[in-house]
Amino acid sequence: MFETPKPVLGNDKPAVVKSWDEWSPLKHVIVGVADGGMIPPGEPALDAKVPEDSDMKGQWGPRSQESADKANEQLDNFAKVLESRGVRVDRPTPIDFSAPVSTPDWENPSSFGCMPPRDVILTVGKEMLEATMSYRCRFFEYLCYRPLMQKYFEDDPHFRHTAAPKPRMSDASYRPDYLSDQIGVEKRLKWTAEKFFVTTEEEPMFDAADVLRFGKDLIVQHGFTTNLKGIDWLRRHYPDHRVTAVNFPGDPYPIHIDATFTPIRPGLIINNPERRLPDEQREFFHRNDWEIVDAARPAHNTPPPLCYSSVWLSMNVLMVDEKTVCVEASEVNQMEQFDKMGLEVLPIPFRDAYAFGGALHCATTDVFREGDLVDYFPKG
Ligand code: DAV
Repeated sequence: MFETPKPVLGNDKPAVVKSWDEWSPLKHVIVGVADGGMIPPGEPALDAKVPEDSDMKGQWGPRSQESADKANEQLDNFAKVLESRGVRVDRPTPIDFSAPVSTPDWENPSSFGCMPPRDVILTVGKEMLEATMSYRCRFFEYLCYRPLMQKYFEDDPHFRHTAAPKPRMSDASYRPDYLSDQIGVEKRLKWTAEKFFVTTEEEPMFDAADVLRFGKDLIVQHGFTTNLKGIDWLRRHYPDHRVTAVNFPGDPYPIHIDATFTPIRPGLIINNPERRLPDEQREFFHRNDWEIVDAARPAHNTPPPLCYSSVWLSMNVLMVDEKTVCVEASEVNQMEQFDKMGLEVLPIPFRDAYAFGGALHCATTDVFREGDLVDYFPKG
């Protein structure tokens, strides 16, 4: 005789997990930690992303304790600012990122870190989905979030914890054309404009940070870290959403949409002026009365040392609500642009954390935002 398990908690408990978009009032968030962060060893997908002239080329191993301490200081301060705004903050539990990892298909000398939860966990409504990921060094990163997931599962009877199928990530998943570090930016720009990316279509692959949530619409960047099969997988997984693929010619290293295309509030997006959304893809936004404006120029000409992201982390901002935005404290141009848009700007010192996985959007992932599922693109 089998009995249906009874929910331990009543259905009247307040929801812990819910977030449908990038701008509704934020109440609960995960902020990453820098502990144990690694400069990851070479592997096909990662090599394609690290810029050819990067100071990270050819080296790997643990980042210095001093750099991790500085990054953690800024991450902790960011968490405090959010808490002062009434946002509850949770932190992941690092695993030993320096240990070699393997599956039946490959071995990698280390993992990466858990500073950027946005890359790994995609919150859509009452569900948190663990992305497939696309780098071998990030295969096991979801484990850092499992203690939180288990807690949300216990506390919220409606929370859905899901994991996308883990890819094999064998050599068949990566184009050998990208193995050289002598490709040159010109050829990269040509290839990426032709949508010839390092990931093949062997199997679905996506990073969560390639997805932006606009209520009923999910906008997903097709690039190095997300392939078309990954986007198709998302489309089938979210049958009540419209999933639209976008791409941004002009980016020689296209990973993650959140230093390229940033929604601010319903009707307004800032777009990286070096990676403009092509006209035919803009049509969908314009037809639905969304304005896409060029983002301000970054305040820096180079990223900080040992950082694999571009200077456009300037636009990797976190909306606390549609009138309040967290911006990196030295990004004066971006702050000024937001100020002119009538937003309250919270300056957050964060450049010491960049090398561990990105800026303020990367370093967070939503647990709860107010508001419900809205169709912001009624004209289809
Ligand atoms: O412009 O290097 C960084 C995005 C990190 N999540 C860039 C993209």
